[in-house]
Amino acid sequence: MQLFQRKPIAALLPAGEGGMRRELGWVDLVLLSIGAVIGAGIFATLGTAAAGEVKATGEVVRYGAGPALIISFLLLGVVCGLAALCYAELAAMIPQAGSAYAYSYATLGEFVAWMIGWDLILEYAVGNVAVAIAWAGYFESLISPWVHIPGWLMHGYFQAAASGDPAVHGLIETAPRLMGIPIMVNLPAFAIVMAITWLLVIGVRESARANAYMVALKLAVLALFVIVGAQHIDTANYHPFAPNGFRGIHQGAAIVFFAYIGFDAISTAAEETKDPQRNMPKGILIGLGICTLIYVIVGAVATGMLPYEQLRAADPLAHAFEVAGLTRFSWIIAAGAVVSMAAVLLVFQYGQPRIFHAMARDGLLPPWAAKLHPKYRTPHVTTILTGVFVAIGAAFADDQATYNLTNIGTLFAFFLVCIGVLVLRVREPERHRPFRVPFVWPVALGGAGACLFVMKGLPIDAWKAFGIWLVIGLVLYFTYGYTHSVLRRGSAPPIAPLD
Ligand code: ALA
Repeated sequence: MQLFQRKPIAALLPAGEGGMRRELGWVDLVLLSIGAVIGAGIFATLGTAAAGEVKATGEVVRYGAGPALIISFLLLGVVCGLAALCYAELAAMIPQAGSAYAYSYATLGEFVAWMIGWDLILEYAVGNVAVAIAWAGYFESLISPWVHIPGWLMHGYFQAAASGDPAVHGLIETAPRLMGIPIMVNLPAFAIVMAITWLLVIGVRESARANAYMVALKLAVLALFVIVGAQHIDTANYHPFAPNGFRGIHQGAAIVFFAYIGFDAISTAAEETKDPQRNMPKGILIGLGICTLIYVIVGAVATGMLPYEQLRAADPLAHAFEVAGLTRFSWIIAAGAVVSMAAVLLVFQYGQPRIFHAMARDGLLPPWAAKLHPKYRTPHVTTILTGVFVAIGAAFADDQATYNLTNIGTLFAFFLVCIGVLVLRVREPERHRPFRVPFVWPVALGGAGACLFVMKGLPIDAWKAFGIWLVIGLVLYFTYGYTHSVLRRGSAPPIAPLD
């Protein structure tokens, strides 16, 4: 049963006296969540969620929700609300870098913790592959009045191979070749990830003030979309409202779940929150509520502006404006999207190396994974490794497959966090909980069940890829982590903590 050995919570609490300063109120938390959450999901996946996913062969991979996309958004708001409450309880009890990885070490044991840490790579690094590809799509529409990027430098090979759009799929035939192999890379996506990696290595952090500006910009751009777009709604586009019935709403939700990823990151600010018992749930739920409301309104305007099938584009919001002849506005939307998504890239690209750091400190990854740069004091080795992995992925991968894999991995982490709350309530009922989930059994079980239900809406290929990912994780654990675990060996590695 050593496999399920748990880390005592005391070992997870910050060393030293006092810990961090409690400065954040619920308004700060709301701003943080809008900053981390609104990005590629609304700017890019909205199109596929409404129109569905179709293979190059014409085969429907998933059905779209059509105008009923707004129902998908509402359902997801509830699912994420339940999971968010569970995150808040664990984050307030175990305020440590590493997020769900750290919580599960204390609740479900080392083996599950490793699997979650491994799984979180899907949320953070693989998620960023998708965001970078979405970023490139908008970047292209932004610069297209002046610069033409050839198709073979805009679409990775796997994206073109999977695309149902004949113009994109056909690039495989027309792209230049090297020894017979078509050269197809998403150059802008590759470049933005490398640029952000460099910023992170030299120690750029997103400050609260920068985040507040970013949030203001995102909201302004989306408000512009709604105000101008609403004047171009044709109500005929709302019929039929749910062209694929509940199946479409369900599968659309599984796609657009991506838009909600990121609120879990704010639960890690529990230790810096004033009166977390009140402010944490308030901040998380109001943040989620605002994002849900924005998504519903943007979804209603987008599906009202043009027939939902036409939203299947890399840049659906800018595309809707172009179709309506609002070229200048479409440019402003693209500019806002480019900046917003770069900010999301920064947050996740910042988070991934810190999770690796936490895992290396526990001995589950080699000590070099936790090295800090002598001058910049950043975890440069893992930052660069993450950057190279994400940049190469962004250069070649298929964005839809990447969204699916990210969603399934993140939903699985949410599922385990919901279960973890219950396990800890049973095992350690007396432990001090700065924040307690109200009605914990229905909330946590409902959250876990709802996550599984959304996962069910993802295509079989995503499940297969997820299974393969978990098997690789399993092999790595038994060949390395199991024998090197600090907890099992009872020794501490010579690793400096992060500031
Ligand atoms: N929710 C984030 C986005 O939509 C990941 O980009």
